[in-house]
Amino acid sequence: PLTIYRKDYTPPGFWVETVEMGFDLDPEATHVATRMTLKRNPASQNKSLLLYGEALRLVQLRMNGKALTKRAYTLGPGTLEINNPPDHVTLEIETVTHPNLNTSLMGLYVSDGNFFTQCEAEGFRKITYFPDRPDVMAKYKVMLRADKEKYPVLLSNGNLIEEGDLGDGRHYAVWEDPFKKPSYLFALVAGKLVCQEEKYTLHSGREVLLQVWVEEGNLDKTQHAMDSLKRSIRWDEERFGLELDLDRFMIVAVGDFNMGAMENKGLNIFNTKYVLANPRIATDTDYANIESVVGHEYFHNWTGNRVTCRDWFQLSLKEGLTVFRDQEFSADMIGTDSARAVKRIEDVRVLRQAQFPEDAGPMAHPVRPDSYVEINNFYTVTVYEKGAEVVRMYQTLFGRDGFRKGMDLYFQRHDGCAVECDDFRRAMADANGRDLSQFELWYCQSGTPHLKVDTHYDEVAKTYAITLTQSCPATPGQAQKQPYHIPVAVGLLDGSGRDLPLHLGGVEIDGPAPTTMVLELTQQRQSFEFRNVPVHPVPSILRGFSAPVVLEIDYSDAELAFLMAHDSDPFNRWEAGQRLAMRRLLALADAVQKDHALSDSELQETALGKAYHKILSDRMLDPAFCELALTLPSETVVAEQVDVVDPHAIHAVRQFMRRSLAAAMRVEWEVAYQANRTPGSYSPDAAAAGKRALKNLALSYLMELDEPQMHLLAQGQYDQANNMTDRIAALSALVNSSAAGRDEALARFYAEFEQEALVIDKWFALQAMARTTDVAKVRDLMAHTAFTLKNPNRARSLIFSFCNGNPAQFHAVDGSGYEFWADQVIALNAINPQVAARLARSLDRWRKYAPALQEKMQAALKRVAATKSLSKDVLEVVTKSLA
Ligand code: B3K
Ligand code: ZN
Repeated sequence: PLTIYRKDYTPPGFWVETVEMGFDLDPEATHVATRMTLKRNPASQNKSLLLYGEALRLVQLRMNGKALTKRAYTLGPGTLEINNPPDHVTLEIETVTHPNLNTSLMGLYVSDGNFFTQCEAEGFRKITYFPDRPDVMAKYKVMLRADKEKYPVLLSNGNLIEEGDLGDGRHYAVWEDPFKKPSYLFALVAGKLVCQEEKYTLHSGREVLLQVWVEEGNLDKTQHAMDSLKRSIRWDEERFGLELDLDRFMIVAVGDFNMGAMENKGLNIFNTKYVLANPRIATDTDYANIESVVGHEYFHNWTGNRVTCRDWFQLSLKEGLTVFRDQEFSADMIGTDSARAVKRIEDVRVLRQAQFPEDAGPMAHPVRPDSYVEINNFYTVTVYEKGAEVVRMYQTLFGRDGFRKGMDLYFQRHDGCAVECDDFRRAMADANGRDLSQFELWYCQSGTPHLKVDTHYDEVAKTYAITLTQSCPATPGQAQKQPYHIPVAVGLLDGSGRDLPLHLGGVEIDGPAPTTMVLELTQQRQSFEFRNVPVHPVPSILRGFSAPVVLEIDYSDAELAFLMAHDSDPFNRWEAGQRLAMRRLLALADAVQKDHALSDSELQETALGKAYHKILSDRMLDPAFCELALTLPSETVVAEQVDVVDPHAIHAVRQFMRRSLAAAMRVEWEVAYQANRTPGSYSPDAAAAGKRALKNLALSYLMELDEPQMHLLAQGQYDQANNMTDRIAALSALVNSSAAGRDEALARFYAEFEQEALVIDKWFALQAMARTTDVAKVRDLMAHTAFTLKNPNRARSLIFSFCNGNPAQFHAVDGSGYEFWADQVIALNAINPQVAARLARSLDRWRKYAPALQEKMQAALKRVAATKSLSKDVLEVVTKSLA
């Protein structure tokens, strides 16, 4: 397959000025008539007019009023090229597509009888022939025509300017988008939908119409999305001075969707998972995710839509920035410092769980990739989450105000344009009067940098030196790395755990000395000397996770316990606990591999045992923080720490440690369970959610004891739960125990929620990740009447949950998990290449496993690679994995 390179970018031969489209919507065959005006781009070397098209039947092609003869254009695979057109062109194109056969969920498709579109990245070309690239921006006017009874609601981008009857049982609506946009932001929706709507007054006094569209029967689940939308609008006004530029803003929920949501101009289309919520069906996590995804898509209106990407290599320009914005939004919504820290810890957890492995594997790529085969494979945790960390570093370097200045300059320079990551960096640099040329390496080098810390205290001179050394491992195509510009936030703790005032050699500061300073590491190795340090301090390095790096520092167990108890930076408090736990997990895993018996007799005496005890008994601590601090690093995160992964040993020792912690702190867990109940009516606010999280963590530890008394506790919680968070936590605890009632609970749950697709997804996911669920059980579940591979949420809930969320079973020594994986990748490839390619990523890290497993993984990868009619999506992933 063809590789596309960033260095090959050329400007388009033609600009599109206006686009008028007429749709005759029919699931069998939809006719699309497009009229567009184009004009030659004098700056381009491209003389011909290149349009893209896929899976289309071309019915008509006219240029400047005349039908084009076959000789006037060339129809290639995926392209239509018009030879030597004049400088001004009006093209009229009629195409036919088959929405009901479109299982890829790109372009125009049908979900539960309604029409939806998904055009990013390159789906518009499945609707009509078009210069489908993000730097071609045009104004759109769209007429939708459809059967009135089957499709009473007709929506597209912008404003509704006309609607009416067509007589023959059909009706029409005309939508006009006042803003120029790239084709990937086009959308239409048609069908039987209802909406919750509200008028909302912007800061400027202008009134806008907000709507959340869902299928009938889901109107009792839209309030949270609507509230989240209003909070997003307000937040972007207050934090960034950015106002909604439309009179009407719509969110539509669809059950069949490849990802979370899509920021189409004025018509955001969402996976139902990120819209529908009420206490009966949604967990605290669902509520939080909805708020963050609604925010994310809304924030794209400025970072993505008003200012868009020149080409798809620049994807992180909008995604990294918008993830950063949604993270800040969520943090601001929960308000308190401690809650902000909880959000930060959760975001870093995602980074370590998913992005660090990606950056260390065969699909590693820079935040701004240099090449791709299929762009849809690059909507990755690197482009999104690492990209957000890169944006966050500007704010760490320049402060909130400096960051805001950079944002203002970015919009001042580039509003209405399609630009590059470099333009954003330049705006930040210019607004803050700084040279950020070295900072570009964060965009072009892949791999996670390592930061090594050495310290020296001079008792006599009262100086404390911190020496930072950076390195970055080789990644595909990048053997050597240059040193990065790394902001390292540090603090120093005295013997009682208080922050020392910081006096950095050579730096004069007005006013009181700070207790956290950002050191800027730009060399491969650099020393920073602090003066007037009265005692040998304990350093707190990389506070708030100020850069996306692996920190290597030699702490003693005692120092880690000290930091966990005292660090004023909550992130590093949590981090110290994770380091302690990791140390013990790795020691135990080593013991297992040497066939030593595991012993936990002295756990209470260890630094870890004492630190955990202290956290759990500290009634002043935020429960949400406690929950994070008392959760052991995941099996995936542990696996990344070892050279040769033995998933069974890792699972065994993590389980062993959970049981030990359960037994050692039994009373404390029971107290925490009782103390964090949230009686009364349900509210998803952060404080209540934090309590539930800690209570349910306590339950899960207590259930490790596997005693009848605890089974009853879980059963009771299940029966009395007035919300999904408590119900699913109890069910999960039961399913992972030997409780007699576990199968009955599963059956009852299914019967109660049979009509709620999103809850049935949870039911599948929970079983997929259960300790006793093996490959055979997953194959059984696939035979369940409620299972289908065609719905991405359902496929993810069972298959992805098993392959990515149940490592001990997935990596069965007989290789049956890998065979199952290959079967599903191949089956999905024929249905939905994007979803298949995601699943294909599950074996990314195969080279890290013990040889016996490696061999079986390689065989499975080879089987997939050898499959006939493999999509380029899957082909790219497995080819790179095997390379
Ligand atoms: N921009 C979309 C993602 C589109 C993915 C295309 N395969 C959602 C988002 O990031 O907001
Ligand atoms: Zn996005």
